[in-house]
Amino acid sequence: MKADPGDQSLFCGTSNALVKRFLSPAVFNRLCRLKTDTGFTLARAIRSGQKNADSSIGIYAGDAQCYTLFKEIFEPVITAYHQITAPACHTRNLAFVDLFDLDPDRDFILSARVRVARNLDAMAFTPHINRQDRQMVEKQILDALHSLSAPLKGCYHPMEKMDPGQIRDQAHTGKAFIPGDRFQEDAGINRDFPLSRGVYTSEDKTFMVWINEEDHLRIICLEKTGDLGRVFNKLVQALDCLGKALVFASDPCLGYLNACPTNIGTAMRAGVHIRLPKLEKHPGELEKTAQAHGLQIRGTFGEKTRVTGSVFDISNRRRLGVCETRIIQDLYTGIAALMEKEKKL
Ligand code: CIR
Repeated sequence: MKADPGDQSLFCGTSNALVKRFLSPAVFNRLCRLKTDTGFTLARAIRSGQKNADSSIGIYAGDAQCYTLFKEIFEPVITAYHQITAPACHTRNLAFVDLFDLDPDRDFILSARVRVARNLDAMAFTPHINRQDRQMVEKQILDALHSLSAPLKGCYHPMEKMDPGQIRDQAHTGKAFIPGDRFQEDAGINRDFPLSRGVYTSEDKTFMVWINEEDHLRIICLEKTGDLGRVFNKLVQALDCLGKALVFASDPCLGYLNACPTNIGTAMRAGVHIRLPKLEKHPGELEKTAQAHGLQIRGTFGEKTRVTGSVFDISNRRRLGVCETRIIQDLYTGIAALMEKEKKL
């Protein structure tokens, strides 16, 4: 797709955000007076990108309708970020997989984590939602979570009564999350924090649901294991149960719709924390192998963090135009390849 020259006056001169690249004056003028049914505008959608010159994307959706009403800007951003050539066509396959434990002795893999983002259909997304609706979202999700049985059965930790110190402490034990970063702050996602926010955890703490963080739901399975299949299968089981009680925002082409256009499609990130001290000294080799398997390497504590103790966070790069079982299988073969390289070095 050929990009229009971005409108320099809307964004900081140093910004490389994708939204700047595609938001020409003509596109801006066509979209700037439109409002979604919940009242969200283009100006609100790009505010985070305008305020943060180091944004890589720079646009958020205030509701599901943004993806159609502001398609002229969302589509090229999505096409460029997700590196798809044809218009997106979402394929969903949330079925159980049968995979071996990649590292039974836990020589390399510290933990495996699979998460998806979801939003409730017909509710404004977190950049735009009001207090009352946010509370309603929390209630609907809790009603659905309370119908879960073992091993997903657990309890809810509401954050409203926690002070900032308690939130920090509880975030370390997985029972809370800290407010979003400055990108999310400027998108409006942190409004009224910590009202109607909270974390549901299963009894063994391997299944968690974050309520009203960047999206209405972040559904997470996390274990100290190299058994990626087990972790993924638990997520499939959870989604199957929750999908009976909740309707998630989705689009036939774009898949699940969420606040950030990087998180659509499967909206799934599956990854491991893996210690690779030898490959760390061969960054070219590490990067090449990861890329060959469609994997992304991030710092120990996720996006925009450093690598500590040779521990890498390695996860799928693609989330749109690829189904969930393919993602987990590609992660499996990619991590196996990285472990082989590490052993040989
Ligand atoms: C940005 O534009 O940089 C922020 N809004 C964060 C984007 C989310 N993550 C990403 O690029 N993978």
